[in-house]
Amino acid sequence: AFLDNILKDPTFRRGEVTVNYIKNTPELFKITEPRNRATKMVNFLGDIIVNGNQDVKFTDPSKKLVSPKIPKFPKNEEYPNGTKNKLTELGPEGFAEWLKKEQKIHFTDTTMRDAHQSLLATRMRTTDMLKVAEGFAKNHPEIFSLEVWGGATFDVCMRFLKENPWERLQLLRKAMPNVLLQMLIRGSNGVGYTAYPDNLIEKFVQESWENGIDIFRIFDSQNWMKSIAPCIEHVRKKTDGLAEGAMCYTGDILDPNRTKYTLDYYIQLAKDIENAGAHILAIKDMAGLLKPYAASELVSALKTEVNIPIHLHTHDTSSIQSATYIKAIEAGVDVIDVALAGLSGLTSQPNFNSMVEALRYHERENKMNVEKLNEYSNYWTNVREYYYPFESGLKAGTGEVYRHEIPGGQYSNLVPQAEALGLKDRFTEITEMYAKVNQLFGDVIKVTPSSKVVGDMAQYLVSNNLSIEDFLEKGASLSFPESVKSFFKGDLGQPVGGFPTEIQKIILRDEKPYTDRPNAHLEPVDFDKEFKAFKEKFGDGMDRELLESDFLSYKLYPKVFEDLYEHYVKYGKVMNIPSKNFFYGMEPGEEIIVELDRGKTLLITLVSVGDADDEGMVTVFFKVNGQTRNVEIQDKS
Ligand code: 3PY
Ligand code: ZN
Repeated sequence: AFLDNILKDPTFRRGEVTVNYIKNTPELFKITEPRNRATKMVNFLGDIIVNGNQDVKFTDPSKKLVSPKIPKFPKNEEYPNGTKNKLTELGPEGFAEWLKKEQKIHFTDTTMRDAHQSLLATRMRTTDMLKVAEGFAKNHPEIFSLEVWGGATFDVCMRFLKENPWERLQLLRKAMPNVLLQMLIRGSNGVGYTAYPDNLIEKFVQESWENGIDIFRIFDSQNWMKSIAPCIEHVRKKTDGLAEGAMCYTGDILDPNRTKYTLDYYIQLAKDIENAGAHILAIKDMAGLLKPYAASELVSALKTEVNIPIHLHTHDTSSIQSATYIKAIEAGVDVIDVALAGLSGLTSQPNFNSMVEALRYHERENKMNVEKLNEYSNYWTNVREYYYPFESGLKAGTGEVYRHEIPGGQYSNLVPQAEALGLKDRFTEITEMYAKVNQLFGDVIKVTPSSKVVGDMAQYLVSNNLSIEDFLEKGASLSFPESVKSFFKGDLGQPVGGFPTEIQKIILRDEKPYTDRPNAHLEPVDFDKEFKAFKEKFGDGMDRELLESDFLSYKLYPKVFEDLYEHYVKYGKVMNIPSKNFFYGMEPGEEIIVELDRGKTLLITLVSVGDADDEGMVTVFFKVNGQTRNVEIQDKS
């Protein structure tokens, strides 16, 4: 049987077999194990065919899914030099100096992170990214960076997609070695929703760098320097990458009645970020509230007040954020965040392709190959169709965002959350309550995880038919969502101007809040001891040795990691299953090719699906590499 494997192995067929062939491709020489893995794979597919993917809440049988066309690229040519080469050549300080002197506007493409986080509830799978990663890096070496990791992608990857986020990063890095890869990190909250021990975040930063991240966009959900500064320090100490300190933009600096988040406030914060050692300053406009003329003022002021380059991020929820970019470009911003057209607009970033066109012949034009960009956009337009159950339903830009101030990344999650609570028809009520809760909590900065606090409270009040007045009157007898209690206790740090003490008292009752860093209450991780215990606890069910990166996943999300591990033991590696089949199963007669691991592929055909027997067991008939393989699946309906 293994002879068969070897004969099919691409390396063998290309005649590239070296003395290390057996060592490098042990999977080809095992007889029983691949068979076992094939069984796991058809069990997974069988379950999706019979019971559906539990993450897909509805399907539309009339939906036509076309196979996305992958743009052509020079496969056999070397990668042209890009920004990654420049960073290696100049080092982070030199790189920032170079960037500042650039006349042309630079672009960060967020398609593989924030765009799908904000439009499709973060569900984009690695396989759909990988198909275009190498080509994109070869066709567009002039890109500043690609945001591909961090934020919510880390946990969604494990929780819903059953993938290892570290593997995603490694694969993308390998496919795009010439351009900068960027991640979003929530300061002391890492890629989680609460504070973690400092040494855990430090290790996470180091591991992220070693696996392929170059730019760390670091923010804190309360713009709290005590959470941002240590993370900047980790990047400077543990990596040769770029620390991009971000300030979250909320409110409206042009509104004379809003006195909390003023121009002066942002200038001071920007200086603090620069002084903490950031190589780049980011303005993180997570809800898309930075209006065009406010951007003029803010960017102009920052250009004179700080010396590091400025990177602007926004969400196009209102649909006018490309005007904000134009004004920011006139004011001297260095880099802007955009998403390829097919995944741009609405709660995502402004349209990359259109932005490039709009700036053609302008003195700050960055000449990009728009035809190619359009091809990539078309690819994503078609890929997006596979993810239709995760669309938020928002059809047009909305000026309401200036009232509710819901971040783009939260909006697409709030919709299914409301649905799950049976509040689908009361979504507008939730957004209105969100605005009221924000005021009640003292006009806080709303971005993960503080945005979840406001969202949880709003949903709690609406689902219990309670008003703000009810809360103030009956607060003592209510039980609040955990996230809300934890926020007022100080677990997410201290908000600008402190907590409103009366509200804090209603929520915490007798519990004492703390005012120092939440991390100060956390024991540092004993890596040697705990990593060893981790390996003993889990064993070798993942068909490979467990790594420190797995341990980090576990420390950040213990339960999610355990579930992922169990899923792997049961079904093996599912990340290479095409998205259409991962979400919707297979049709009788359909034939798919799935790579199990490097060079080992399975040709799987669904022959037929039997009826449920008395015990509710369904036999699913497959052919795997030409051989009949039947599996028994429990019908859970
Ligand atoms: C995240 O933290 O995931 C965000 O995208 C915040 O905007
Ligand atoms: Zn964002």
